[in-house]
Amino acid sequence: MSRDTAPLRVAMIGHGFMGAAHSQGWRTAPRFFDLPLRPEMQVLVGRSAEAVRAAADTWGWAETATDWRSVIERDDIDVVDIVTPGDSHAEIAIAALNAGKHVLCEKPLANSVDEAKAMTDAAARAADSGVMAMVGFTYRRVPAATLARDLVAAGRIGEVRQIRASYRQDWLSDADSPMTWRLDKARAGSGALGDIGAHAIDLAQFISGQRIAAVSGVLQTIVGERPLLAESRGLSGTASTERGTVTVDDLALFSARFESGVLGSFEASRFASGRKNSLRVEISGSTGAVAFDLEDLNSLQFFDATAPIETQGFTRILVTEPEHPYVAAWWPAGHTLGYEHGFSHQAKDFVEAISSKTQPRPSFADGLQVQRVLASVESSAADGSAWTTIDTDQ
Ligand code: 4PW
Repeated sequence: MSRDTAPLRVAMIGHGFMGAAHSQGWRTAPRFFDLPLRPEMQVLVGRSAEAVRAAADTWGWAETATDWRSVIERDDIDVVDIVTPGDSHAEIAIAALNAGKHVLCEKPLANSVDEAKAMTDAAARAADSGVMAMVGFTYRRVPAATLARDLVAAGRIGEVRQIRASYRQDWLSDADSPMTWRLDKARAGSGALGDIGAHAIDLAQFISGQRIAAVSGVLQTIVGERPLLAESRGLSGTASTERGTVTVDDLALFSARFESGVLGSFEASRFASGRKNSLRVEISGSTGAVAFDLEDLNSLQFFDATAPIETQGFTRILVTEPEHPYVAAWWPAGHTLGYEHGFSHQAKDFVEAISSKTQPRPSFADGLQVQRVLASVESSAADGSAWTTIDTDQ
């Protein structure tokens, strides 16, 4: 790590599962990448003084605070990192941008299109004075996913003909698994659709280089009532004896028509028994295909239809070489990476964008477009799966 670079002091709001992941990113990025600015984990913010102190001690934040408003006004804070549930993203992000802070905000960008639009407008105003905003669709920064995008962009699969994306988990398939904020529409905005379907949408659009123009979808809540949460742990926690109503979808399925006319299929489920964290994107082209699976994140499946027929078939590329995106900074060739490395890559890319005053991607405008797709799936489902066009008015 270069110690003579200027500091970039970070305040992180929230300290749940994503707080741990982002802390890991801020801590490791400057130790493995040669960054133009040196991120410092300055303040961790949470509502409970005791809980936020414990998290800060565990993850290595210098200070704690319980009032995010006073923190974003501080002159010694440069970046505000938002890892709270979606119902507070808009208020915090807009206030932070207006205060001149660079903002990294967890996905989905907001709980509604109106909120996402207001955030995008605030980000556009702030960008005029060199203030950057980015949304945390971290999986773009898994090296194999970035490589897939690079291969498609370089024409290695020819013309894109079909897109298939799914994000499937099973942590809710036990009907006694308790309610968490992710099952409460007021806090999370939607269920599997926004929580993990948003990743599938972003990643499919990122890898294919195409944007969704219209959708036709269905949503289903499979278990409508659950025990309330006694104590939170990771994505879930322990159950209390009281029960509550699930107000979000458990399963979201939709067809998509992309702006190019290409068709795609999407699936988001937290009831896919046996699938633990299976984010898959497969792009089929005229001369080949790429297939990414987060459960096998050090690999990319690549099919080259121009190879001699006798040797054709999907090839498993081990994305562990210094020539691959992000990999050179880590271990000797052939040594694998994990879930947490995406957060280091995210921190690295954000720091570089801040330093060079270059708009980072995914931008808030990209997050707004995903939000519009989510809203269109919901309105299509409410309207009997009618095809619903994505509003492109940015
Ligand atoms: O953002 C998503 C979370 O809400 C994550 O990528 C995976 O699914 C892990 O937790 C949930």
